[in-house]
Parts: sequence; C-alpha cells; structure tokens
Amino acid sequence: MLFRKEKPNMQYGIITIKSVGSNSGSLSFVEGLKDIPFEIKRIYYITQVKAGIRRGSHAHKTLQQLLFCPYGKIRIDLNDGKEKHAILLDRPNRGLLLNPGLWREMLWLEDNSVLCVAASDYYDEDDYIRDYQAFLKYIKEQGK
Ligand code: T46
Repeated sequence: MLFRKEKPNMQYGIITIKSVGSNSGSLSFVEGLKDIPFEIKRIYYITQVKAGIRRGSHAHKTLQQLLFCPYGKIRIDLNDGKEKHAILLDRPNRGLLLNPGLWREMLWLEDNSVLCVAASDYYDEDDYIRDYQAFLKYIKEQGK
C-alpha cells in the first residue's frame, strides 16, 4: 500500500485506485486490507447534489474512510486543528484515505458529482464530532 501525502503531518493519504480500461470503458476496484489499511464494513454514496453545495462539517473519532468520486468533481477541505488542506477528487481512480481526527467539508464543484465512501465500521452517530469547538477541544486532549 503506497500513500502519497501532500501535507506529511496530516492524517490522510492519496491512493491511485487500480483500474482496468478497454474500448468498452474502465473498471476500478479496491480491496480491503490489500489496497487500503482496513477491512470495509460499510459503503455509502452521495448523489443528486448541485454544484456549490457543502456537506460534512464534522470529524470522526475512530472511523477510517476511503473517499472517491467516480463521476464529477468534489473538493474535500481538511483541517486537523492546526493545518488546512484541500484535495480535489476529479477522476475515478483518485482515492482519499482519511484517518480519524480530521474535520472535513465536501464542496460539490459540478452538478451530480458522486461521492462514494468505503468505511472501516458500521454507522455510529457517537463516532461523530459535529461541533467545531468540541473538535478543537478533542484534538487538544488527544495531543496531551
Ligand atoms: C463523512 C462524509 C464524507 C446513516 O444513517 N448511515 C450512514 O452510513 C451515513 C453515512 C449517514 N447516515 C445518516 C446520518 C444523517 O442523518 O444520513 C444523514 C446524513 O449524514 P451526514 O449529514 O453525516 O452526511 P455528510 O454528507 O455530511 O457526511 C457523510 C458521512 O456521514 C461522514 O461520515 O465522513 O460523508
């Protein structure tokens, strides 16, 4: 597993998702524990979003996720409480691995762009930090 980080201290990585192309299109695939460092327990995807819409504004305490955009263009704004960085998901083979402890916002840059997510665990609202001040406090406590 080879992850590229543009900000070495931030808890995220970029992967190139394996793809097989032919005259009849392109097929991309990800295998848990082989291509990404966790077993996939949940898949979800977000559709029918207009350009200019923002979602997210939360962090996770333990969840690891792989985000990818098989169609369209979405910007992911990351913030670890110290640094901010934006990642563009604009092609089907670009994957963004997110470790816990990152505040994220997703900005749709094109109508109907699709955000797909493979997650390391089942849905659990208790794993979310949805208040920014609570996030900053949490990060500070984790750093102790
Ligand atoms: C994340 C970003 C990238 C469920 O019931 N099950 C699920 O598996 C998920 C993901 C959500 N939900 C419910 C919880 C909310 O009532 O769906 C509703 C919308 O979720 P939320 O506002 O958290 O959606 P986003 O787009 O802001 O965030 C989502 C994920 O929730 C989050 O984990 O990292 O995408």
